Amino acid sequence: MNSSITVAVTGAAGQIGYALLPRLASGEIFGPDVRVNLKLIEIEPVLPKLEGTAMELTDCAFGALGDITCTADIETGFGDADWVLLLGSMPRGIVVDGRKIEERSDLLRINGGIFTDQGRAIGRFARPDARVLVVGNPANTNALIGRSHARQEGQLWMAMTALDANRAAAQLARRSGSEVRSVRRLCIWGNHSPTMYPDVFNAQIGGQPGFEAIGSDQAWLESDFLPVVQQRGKAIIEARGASSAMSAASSALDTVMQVARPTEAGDCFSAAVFSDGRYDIPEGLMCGLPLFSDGGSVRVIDDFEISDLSRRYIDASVAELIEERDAVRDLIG
Ligand code: NAX
Repeated sequence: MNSSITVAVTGAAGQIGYALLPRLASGEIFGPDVRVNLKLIEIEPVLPKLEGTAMELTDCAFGALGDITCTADIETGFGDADWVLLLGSMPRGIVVDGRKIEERSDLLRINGGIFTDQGRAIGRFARPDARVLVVGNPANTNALIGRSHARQEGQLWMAMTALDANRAAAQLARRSGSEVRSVRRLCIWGNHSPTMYPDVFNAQIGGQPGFEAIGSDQAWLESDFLPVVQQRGKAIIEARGASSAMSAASSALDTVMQVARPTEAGDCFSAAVFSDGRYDIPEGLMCGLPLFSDGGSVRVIDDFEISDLSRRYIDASVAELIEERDAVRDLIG
Protein backbone atom coordinates (compact mmCIF):
# COMPACT_ATOMS: atom_id res chain seq x y z
CA MET A 1 0.00 0.00 0.00
CA ASN A 2 1.34 3.42 -0.96
CA SER A 3 -0.74 5.52 1.42
CA SER A 4 -3.75 5.49 3.69
CA ILE A 5 -6.84 7.57 4.20
CA THR A 6 -9.14 7.80 7.22
CA VAL A 7 -12.86 8.12 6.62
CA ALA A 8 -15.27 8.79 9.48
CA VAL A 9 -18.92 7.86 8.87
CA THR A 10 -21.78 8.70 11.25
CA GLY A 11 -25.02 6.73 11.10
CA ALA A 12 -22.85 3.91 9.79
CA ALA A 13 -25.33 1.19 10.83
CA GLY A 14 -28.16 2.81 8.87
CA GLN A 15 -29.35 1.83 5.44
CA ILE A 16 -27.21 4.33 3.51
CA GLY A 17 -24.19 3.18 5.51
CA TYR A 18 -24.89 -0.43 4.58
CA ALA A 19 -24.84 0.44 0.87
CA LEU A 20 -21.89 2.83 1.10
CA LEU A 21 -19.32 1.09 3.29
CA PRO A 22 -18.47 -1.89 1.07
CA ARG A 23 -17.79 0.37 -1.89
CA LEU A 24 -15.68 2.66 0.25
CA ALA A 25 -13.61 -0.27 1.53
CA SER A 26 -13.30 -2.04 -1.81
CA GLY A 27 -10.63 0.26 -3.23
CA GLU A 28 -13.00 1.58 -5.89
CA ILE A 29 -13.19 5.12 -4.51
CA PHE A 30 -9.63 6.06 -3.52
CA GLY A 31 -7.84 3.49 -5.68
CA PRO A 32 -6.64 -0.06 -4.95
CA ASP A 33 -3.32 1.12 -3.48
CA VAL A 34 -4.81 3.36 -0.82
CA ARG A 35 -5.57 1.72 2.51
CA VAL A 36 -8.95 2.89 3.83
CA ASN A 37 -9.24 3.15 7.63
CA LEU A 38 -12.86 3.39 8.71
CA LYS A 39 -14.11 5.20 11.82
CA LEU A 40 -17.72 4.13 12.16
CA ILE A 41 -19.85 6.24 14.50
CA GLU A 42 -23.26 5.40 15.90
CA ILE A 43 -25.37 6.27 18.90
CA GLU A 44 -24.72 3.98 21.87
CA PRO A 45 -27.81 1.71 21.56
CA VAL A 46 -26.97 0.93 17.95
CA LEU A 47 -23.34 -0.10 18.55
CA PRO A 48 -24.10 -3.87 18.60
CA LYS A 49 -25.71 -3.58 15.16
CA LEU A 50 -22.72 -1.55 13.97
CA GLU A 51 -20.39 -4.32 15.15
CA GLY A 52 -22.35 -6.65 12.87
CA THR A 53 -21.75 -4.32 9.90
CA ALA A 54 -18.05 -4.22 10.79
CA MET A 55 -17.95 -8.04 10.90
CA GLU A 56 -19.45 -8.18 7.43
CA LEU A 57 -16.92 -5.66 6.12
CA THR A 58 -14.13 -7.82 7.49
CA ASP A 59 -15.72 -10.86 5.84
CA CYS A 60 -15.66 -9.13 2.45
CA ALA A 61 -11.85 -9.49 2.65
CA PHE A 62 -11.27 -6.27 0.75
CA GLY A 63 -7.60 -5.70 -0.02
CA ALA A 64 -7.91 -1.95 0.54
CA LEU A 65 -9.61 -2.15 3.93
CA GLY A 66 -7.45 -1.02 6.84
CA ASP A 67 -8.52 -0.65 10.48
CA ILE A 68 -12.16 -0.46 11.50
CA THR A 69 -13.11 1.46 14.64
CA CYS A 70 -16.70 1.31 15.92
CA THR A 71 -17.53 4.01 18.44
CA ALA A 72 -20.18 6.27 19.94
CA ASP A 73 -17.49 8.72 21.02
CA ILE A 74 -17.26 11.49 18.44
CA GLU A 75 -13.81 12.67 19.50
CA THR A 76 -12.43 9.19 18.82
CA GLY A 77 -14.60 8.83 15.74
CA PHE A 78 -13.56 12.04 14.01
CA GLY A 79 -9.92 11.85 15.14
CA ASP A 80 -7.51 12.41 12.21
CA ALA A 81 -10.26 11.93 9.64
CA ASP A 82 -9.42 13.02 6.09
CA TRP A 83 -13.04 12.59 5.03
CA VAL A 84 -16.15 12.82 7.21
CA LEU A 85 -19.46 11.51 5.88
CA LEU A 86 -22.31 12.63 8.11
CA LEU A 87 -25.16 10.24 7.36
CA GLY A 88 -26.53 10.05 10.90
CA SER A 89 -29.63 11.97 11.83
CA MET A 90 -33.11 11.40 13.20
CA PRO A 91 -35.66 10.54 10.54
CA ARG A 92 -38.98 12.29 10.10
CA GLY A 93 -41.71 10.31 11.90
CA ILE A 94 -39.54 9.40 14.91
CA VAL A 95 -41.25 9.69 18.32
CA VAL A 96 -39.50 12.09 20.71
CA ASP A 97 -40.93 12.70 24.22
CA GLY A 98 -44.13 10.92 23.16
CA ARG A 99 -44.62 13.16 20.12
CA LYS A 100 -44.26 12.10 16.49
CA ILE A 101 -41.89 14.45 14.67
CA GLU A 102 -43.51 15.35 11.35
CA GLU A 103 -42.73 19.04 10.85
CA ARG A 104 -39.55 20.11 9.07
CA SER A 105 -39.09 22.84 11.72
CA ASP A 106 -39.03 20.23 14.54
CA LEU A 107 -36.67 18.06 12.54
CA LEU A 108 -34.45 21.10 12.03
CA ARG A 109 -34.12 21.65 15.75
CA ILE A 110 -33.60 17.99 16.71
CA ASN A 111 -31.00 17.33 14.06
CA GLY A 112 -29.48 20.79 14.35
CA GLY A 113 -28.64 19.91 17.96
CA ILE A 114 -26.65 16.86 16.82
CA PHE A 115 -24.61 18.96 14.42
CA THR A 116 -23.44 21.51 17.01
CA ASP A 117 -21.45 18.89 18.94
CA GLN A 118 -20.37 17.00 15.85
CA GLY A 119 -19.22 20.22 14.15
CA ARG A 120 -17.17 21.22 17.19
CA ALA A 121 -15.54 17.77 17.35
CA ILE A 122 -14.79 17.75 13.61
CA GLY A 123 -13.17 21.18 13.93
CA ARG A 124 -10.99 20.03 16.82
CA PHE A 125 -10.19 16.42 15.99
CA ALA A 126 -10.53 15.81 12.24
CA ARG A 127 -7.72 16.96 9.98
CA PRO A 128 -7.61 20.72 9.47
CA ASP A 129 -8.10 20.14 5.74
CA ALA A 130 -10.81 17.47 6.13
CA ARG A 131 -13.58 17.20 3.56
CA VAL A 132 -16.99 16.94 5.22
CA LEU A 133 -20.15 15.83 3.43
CA VAL A 134 -23.51 16.14 5.19
CA VAL A 135 -26.18 13.72 3.97
CA GLY A 136 -28.46 13.58 7.03
CA ASN A 137 -31.47 15.82 6.53
CA PRO A 138 -32.13 18.73 6.57
CA ALA A 139 -28.68 18.48 5.02
CA ASN A 140 -27.98 22.12 4.08
CA THR A 141 -28.92 23.59 7.44
CA ASN A 142 -27.24 20.76 9.36
CA ALA A 143 -24.07 21.55 7.40
CA LEU A 144 -24.42 25.25 8.16
CA ILE A 145 -24.69 24.51 11.88
CA GLY A 146 -21.82 21.98 11.83
CA ARG A 147 -19.50 24.25 9.86
CA SER A 148 -20.15 27.18 12.17
CA HIS A 149 -19.03 25.13 15.18
CA ALA A 150 -16.04 23.55 13.43
CA ARG A 151 -14.47 26.98 12.82
CA GLN A 152 -11.82 25.53 10.53
CA GLU A 153 -11.42 27.57 7.37
CA GLY A 154 -9.25 24.82 5.86
CA GLN A 155 -12.03 22.24 6.05
CA LEU A 156 -14.42 21.93 3.15
CA TRP A 157 -18.01 21.54 4.36
CA MET A 158 -20.64 20.41 1.86
CA ALA A 159 -24.23 19.21 1.89
CA MET A 160 -25.15 16.55 -0.64
CA THR A 161 -27.07 17.50 -3.79
CA ALA A 162 -25.41 14.86 -6.00
CA LEU A 163 -28.41 12.57 -5.66
CA ASP A 164 -30.63 15.32 -7.04
CA ALA A 165 -28.13 15.88 -9.87
CA ASN A 166 -28.05 12.17 -10.69
CA ARG A 167 -31.83 11.98 -10.63
CA ALA A 168 -32.05 14.99 -12.94
CA ALA A 169 -29.38 13.64 -15.31
CA ALA A 170 -31.23 10.32 -15.62
CA GLN A 171 -34.49 12.08 -16.49
CA LEU A 172 -32.79 14.38 -19.03
CA ALA A 173 -30.98 11.47 -20.69
CA ARG A 174 -34.24 9.57 -21.01
CA ARG A 175 -36.12 12.54 -22.43
CA SER A 176 -33.43 13.43 -24.99
CA GLY A 177 -32.54 9.84 -25.90
CA SER A 178 -28.92 10.44 -24.84
CA GLU A 179 -26.45 8.54 -22.68
CA VAL A 180 -26.63 9.65 -19.06
CA ARG A 181 -22.87 10.25 -19.16
CA SER A 182 -23.38 12.82 -21.90
CA VAL A 183 -25.28 15.09 -19.45
CA ARG A 184 -22.71 17.62 -18.26
CA ARG A 185 -22.58 20.99 -16.50
CA LEU A 186 -25.70 20.13 -14.54
CA CYS A 187 -26.07 22.20 -11.40
CA ILE A 188 -28.58 21.77 -8.59
CA TRP A 189 -29.18 25.19 -7.08
CA GLY A 190 -30.50 25.86 -3.59
CA ASN A 191 -31.71 23.51 -0.90
CA HIS A 192 -31.81 19.69 -0.87
CA SER A 193 -35.59 19.73 -0.51
CA PRO A 194 -38.52 19.81 -2.93
CA THR A 195 -37.57 23.43 -3.78
CA MET A 196 -34.21 22.39 -5.25
CA TYR A 197 -33.66 23.59 -8.81
CA PRO A 198 -31.97 21.42 -11.46
CA ASP A 199 -30.70 23.85 -14.10
CA VAL A 200 -31.28 22.61 -17.65
CA PHE A 201 -30.28 25.93 -19.22
CA ASN A 202 -26.60 25.67 -18.31
CA ALA A 203 -26.48 21.91 -18.89
CA GLN A 204 -25.05 20.25 -21.99
CA ILE A 205 -26.69 17.06 -23.21
CA GLY A 206 -24.96 15.02 -25.91
CA GLY A 207 -22.93 18.13 -26.79
CA GLN A 208 -26.07 20.25 -27.28
CA PRO A 209 -27.36 23.06 -25.04
CA GLY A 210 -29.59 21.35 -22.47
CA PHE A 211 -32.79 23.24 -23.25
CA GLU A 212 -32.48 22.53 -26.99
CA ALA A 213 -31.82 18.85 -26.26
CA ILE A 214 -35.22 18.61 -24.53
CA GLY A 215 -36.89 20.19 -27.56
CA SER A 216 -37.02 23.66 -25.92
CA ASP A 217 -40.14 22.35 -24.22
CA GLN A 218 -40.76 24.64 -21.23
CA ALA A 219 -44.07 22.95 -20.41
CA TRP A 220 -42.30 19.58 -20.01
CA LEU A 221 -39.57 21.27 -18.00
CA GLU A 222 -41.93 22.87 -15.50
CA SER A 223 -44.81 20.39 -15.36
CA ASP A 224 -42.96 17.13 -15.70
CA PHE A 225 -39.21 17.27 -15.19
CA LEU A 226 -39.06 19.59 -12.17
CA PRO A 227 -41.79 17.86 -10.13
CA VAL A 228 -40.40 14.39 -10.92
CA VAL A 229 -36.90 15.33 -9.74
CA GLN A 230 -38.06 17.43 -6.80
CA GLN A 231 -40.47 14.74 -5.54
CA ARG A 232 -38.32 11.70 -6.38
CA GLY A 233 -37.42 11.00 -2.75
CA LYS A 234 -41.10 10.84 -1.81
CA ALA A 235 -41.91 8.58 -4.79
CA ILE A 236 -39.18 6.16 -3.71
CA ILE A 237 -40.47 6.04 -0.13
CA GLU A 238 -43.95 5.27 -1.47
CA ALA A 239 -42.67 2.52 -3.77
CA ARG A 240 -40.06 0.95 -1.50
CA GLY A 241 -41.50 1.64 1.92
CA ALA A 242 -38.10 3.08 2.84
CA SER A 243 -36.09 6.10 1.74
CA SER A 244 -33.45 6.06 -0.99
CA ALA A 245 -30.37 4.25 0.25
CA MET A 246 -28.55 2.64 -2.68
CA SER A 247 -28.78 5.78 -4.81
CA ALA A 248 -28.01 8.06 -1.85
CA ALA A 249 -24.90 6.03 -0.99
CA SER A 250 -23.80 5.99 -4.61
CA SER A 251 -24.27 9.75 -4.91
CA ALA A 252 -22.34 10.42 -1.69
CA LEU A 253 -19.44 8.42 -3.14
CA ASP A 254 -19.78 10.30 -6.43
CA THR A 255 -19.27 13.52 -4.45
CA VAL A 256 -16.14 12.11 -2.79
CA MET A 257 -14.71 11.22 -6.21
CA GLN A 258 -15.79 14.53 -7.76
CA VAL A 259 -13.88 16.41 -5.05
CA ALA A 260 -10.85 14.11 -5.07
CA ARG A 261 -10.39 14.03 -8.86
CA PRO A 262 -10.08 17.00 -11.21
CA THR A 263 -13.30 18.11 -12.91
CA GLU A 264 -13.11 17.95 -16.70
CA ALA A 265 -12.79 21.33 -18.40
CA GLY A 266 -16.25 22.72 -19.18
CA ASP A 267 -18.01 20.44 -16.71
CA CYS A 268 -19.13 20.99 -13.11
CA PHE A 269 -20.36 18.96 -10.17
CA SER A 270 -23.09 19.71 -7.66
CA ALA A 271 -22.94 20.13 -3.90
CA ALA A 272 -24.07 22.79 -1.47
CA VAL A 273 -21.24 24.92 -0.09
CA PHE A 274 -21.00 28.11 1.97
CA SER A 275 -22.26 30.96 -0.20
CA ASP A 276 -20.15 34.09 -0.63
CA GLY A 277 -22.66 36.38 -2.35
CA ARG A 278 -22.09 35.12 -5.90
CA TYR A 279 -25.12 34.81 -8.19
CA ASP A 280 -26.98 37.24 -5.87
CA ILE A 281 -27.35 34.47 -3.32
CA PRO A 282 -26.87 35.97 0.14
CA GLU A 283 -23.63 35.18 1.89
CA GLY A 284 -23.63 32.62 4.70
CA LEU A 285 -25.98 29.89 3.45
CA MET A 286 -25.13 26.33 2.49
CA CYS A 287 -26.46 26.55 -1.03
CA GLY A 288 -26.32 24.22 -4.03
CA LEU A 289 -23.89 25.78 -6.54
CA PRO A 290 -21.89 24.70 -9.61
CA LEU A 291 -18.47 23.49 -8.47
CA PHE A 292 -15.09 22.69 -10.00
CA SER A 293 -12.30 20.69 -8.40
CA ASP A 294 -8.64 20.70 -9.42
CA GLY A 295 -8.23 17.48 -7.45
CA GLY A 296 -7.09 19.42 -4.38
CA SER A 297 -9.26 22.47 -3.88
CA VAL A 298 -12.84 23.17 -4.87
CA ARG A 299 -14.16 26.47 -6.20
CA VAL A 300 -17.53 27.83 -7.27
CA ILE A 301 -17.80 28.25 -11.05
CA ASP A 302 -18.92 31.80 -11.66
CA ASP A 303 -19.83 32.01 -15.34
CA PHE A 304 -23.23 30.30 -15.30
CA GLU A 305 -25.97 32.41 -16.83
CA ILE A 306 -29.20 32.65 -14.87
CA SER A 307 -32.34 32.80 -17.01
CA ASP A 308 -35.44 34.59 -15.69
CA LEU A 309 -37.12 31.24 -15.13
CA SER A 310 -34.10 29.92 -13.24
CA ARG A 311 -33.92 33.08 -11.12
CA ARG A 312 -37.48 32.56 -9.94
CA TYR A 313 -36.85 28.97 -8.85
CA ILE A 314 -33.42 29.68 -7.34
CA ASP A 315 -34.82 32.61 -5.34
CA ALA A 316 -37.62 30.41 -3.95
CA SER A 317 -35.16 27.75 -2.80
CA VAL A 318 -32.80 30.35 -1.34
CA ALA A 319 -35.75 31.90 0.54
CA GLU A 320 -36.36 28.48 2.10
CA LEU A 321 -32.70 28.23 3.13
CA ILE A 322 -32.94 31.65 4.78
CA GLU A 323 -36.08 30.56 6.61
CA GLU A 324 -34.37 27.37 7.83
CA ARG A 325 -31.30 29.32 8.96
CA ASP A 326 -33.46 31.83 10.82
CA ALA A 327 -35.33 29.00 12.58
CA VAL A 328 -32.08 27.67 14.08
CA ARG A 329 -30.14 30.92 14.53
CA ASP A 330 -29.47 30.07 18.19
CA LEU A 331 -27.78 26.79 17.11
CA ILE A 332 -25.36 28.52 14.75
CA GLY A 333 -21.97 29.13 16.36
P1 NAX B 1 -31.32 5.28 8.79
O1 NAX B 1 -32.39 5.71 9.74
O2 NAX B 1 -31.34 3.93 8.19
O3 NAX B 1 -29.90 5.47 9.48
C1 NAX B 1 -29.55 6.60 10.20
C2 NAX B 1 -28.57 6.17 11.26
O4 NAX B 1 -28.11 7.33 11.91
C3 NAX B 1 -29.20 5.26 12.31
O5 NAX B 1 -28.46 4.05 12.39
C4 NAX B 1 -29.08 6.08 13.58
O6 NAX B 1 -28.82 5.28 14.73
C5 NAX B 1 -27.89 6.97 13.25
N1 NAX B 1 -27.81 8.19 14.06
C6 NAX B 1 -28.82 8.97 14.52
N2 NAX B 1 -28.33 9.97 15.27
C7 NAX B 1 -26.99 9.83 15.26
C8 NAX B 1 -25.92 10.53 15.87
N3 NAX B 1 -26.16 11.59 16.65
N4 NAX B 1 -24.66 10.10 15.68
C9 NAX B 1 -24.41 9.01 14.92
N5 NAX B 1 -25.37 8.27 14.33
C10 NAX B 1 -26.65 8.69 14.50
O7 NAX B 1 -31.29 6.43 7.68
P2 NAX B 1 -30.65 6.39 6.23
O8 NAX B 1 -31.65 5.88 5.27
O9 NAX B 1 -29.32 5.75 6.30
O10 NAX B 1 -30.53 7.96 5.94
C11 NAX B 1 -29.66 8.78 6.67
C12 NAX B 1 -30.00 10.24 6.43
O11 NAX B 1 -29.85 10.56 5.06
C13 NAX B 1 -31.46 10.63 6.79
O12 NAX B 1 -31.41 11.86 7.49
C14 NAX B 1 -32.09 10.87 5.45
O13 NAX B 1 -33.13 11.80 5.53
C15 NAX B 1 -30.92 11.40 4.67
N6 NAX B 1 -31.00 11.38 3.20
C16 NAX B 1 -30.41 12.40 2.55
C17 NAX B 1 -30.37 12.44 1.18
C18 NAX B 1 -29.67 13.56 0.47
O14 NAX B 1 -29.69 13.58 -0.78
N7 NAX B 1 -29.05 14.53 1.16
C19 NAX B 1 -31.05 11.40 0.37
C20 NAX B 1 -31.26 10.13 1.08
C21 NAX B 1 -31.63 10.25 2.53
O15 NAX B 1 -33.02 10.39 2.61
